[in-house]
Amino acid sequence: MSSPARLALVATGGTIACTLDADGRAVRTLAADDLLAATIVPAGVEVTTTNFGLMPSWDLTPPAMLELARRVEKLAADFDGVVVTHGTDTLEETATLLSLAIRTPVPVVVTGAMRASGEPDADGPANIATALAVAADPASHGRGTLVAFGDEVHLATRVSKRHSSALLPFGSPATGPVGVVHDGTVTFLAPPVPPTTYDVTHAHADVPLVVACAGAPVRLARAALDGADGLVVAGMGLGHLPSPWMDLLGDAVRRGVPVVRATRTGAGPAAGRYSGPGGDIDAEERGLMSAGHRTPAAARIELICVLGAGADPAEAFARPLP
Ligand code: DAS
Repeated sequence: MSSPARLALVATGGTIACTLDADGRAVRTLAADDLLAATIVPAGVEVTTTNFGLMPSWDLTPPAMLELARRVEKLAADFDGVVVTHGTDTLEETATLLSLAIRTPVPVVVTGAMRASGEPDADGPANIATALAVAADPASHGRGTLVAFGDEVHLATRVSKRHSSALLPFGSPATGPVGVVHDGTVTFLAPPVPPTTYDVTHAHADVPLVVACAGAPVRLARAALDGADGLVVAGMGLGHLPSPWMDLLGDAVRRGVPVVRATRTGAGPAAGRYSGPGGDIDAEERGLMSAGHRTPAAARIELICVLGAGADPAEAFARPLP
């Protein structure tokens, strides 16, 4: 008989940690042991629990995410896999940072829930069971951080929350899921690609994410750049930006503040085709970088990691999607 897969379960908070109070409000009460007690653990898996926090993920910061990454990295040295439970609001941001900042072949799998414990369609226990199955599977090795949710497995750097309330809110707009889980068995749909990683020493770079829209005031771009170490702008269509913003953004690049443009459409690249101010060719000529197929949130986390590693943003964003 083969020895059991030894996994660590790290709880950080989120809906998955919530129960309902007498007024029906979701309140974070469940620690890692409680989450495990409610889960049907896959056969051949042994789980050790640990608590990182009991936080709403909308209040997590990149420095806190990096602290979590360091904790997970230590666990990855001692266990066969690590599962992190997390609020879904910023799950993709934490998962992206874990993927970019941790060097380990050991599977790190992030999951969460859209319903609190006690709701009729509570999805936490099944999502944890799926994440444990993914983390225990040798085929999950060397893929960077993964997100397991429902019956899908996504690459952390590609996934995004695409629905505010649905039970299956996640998708990977550029590529779709990398795996599916059926009856506790994982099937990967693509071979592993070595994950991009950086030697991230800090995650406190000030990098706002601004969404452009028709007629967006220049003061928005000015305010975003005030004190910024970098900027990500989610532009319209192919990443187009209001033409009155362009001088400011170009000046920022000349001062050494990296500016990355992504698309606010939810899918597809920030690319080049159109002439004229604010168009993609103008943006490129002024030194703005394209996020490629990265989501705006993932581009921001990658820029924070790049700056926190002292790496070259131009080199980083010249690479295709991590
Ligand atoms: N939206 C909630 C969740 O799904 C809250 C959070 O992100 O913490 O967990």
